[in-house]
Amino acid sequence: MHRTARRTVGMLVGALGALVLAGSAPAVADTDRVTDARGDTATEDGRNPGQRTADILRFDSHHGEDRVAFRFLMADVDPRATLYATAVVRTSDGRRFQAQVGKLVDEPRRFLWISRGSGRSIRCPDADASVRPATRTVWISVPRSCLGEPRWVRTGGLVESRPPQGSVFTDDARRDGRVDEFDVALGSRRLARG
Ligand SMILES: [Ca+2]
Repeated sequence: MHRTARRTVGMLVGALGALVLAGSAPAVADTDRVTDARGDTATEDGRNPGQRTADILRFDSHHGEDRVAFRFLMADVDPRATLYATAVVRTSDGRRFQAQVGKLVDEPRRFLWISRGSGRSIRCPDADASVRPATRTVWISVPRSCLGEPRWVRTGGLVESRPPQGSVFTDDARRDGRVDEFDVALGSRRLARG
């Protein structure tokens, strides 16, 4: 083979090798899904098997290329109840964050707070959330840049809701009938960005 042709082939093989390498380590997102017990909301008086407000049935966490996103599937999202859903994140560098979406009674606008473990709010204008009674879902999405670009995250979820004439009911996505809002249970899985 002519030297120039051989060099061209060598360059092509090198480029292909780089492509294969790039292809072998794609930015794969990681997802965790936890199914929570039905009828396990808690009040100060104990468990409330018949209470659907605040009852988490499923909690999905997703660590994507640019964002960490959460989805709560609820037994019910009552538009006449106040609702606060909190996603807790522990990052690979040991930091802790909370992303909380809140909705008041018959108030279409939702509020979204992102805060550090200390409770101090942080600015994260591209974070987003929605509360959707029709599909019984609550959704929160936080850019990775607001979480310090973590390599991996561990996550937890908590919902608190107060019906029109009722107590405050709470549910931890990873606990059955026992809730401590200051100690939300984190999953053991480390969700890597990939
Ligand atoms: Ca539940």
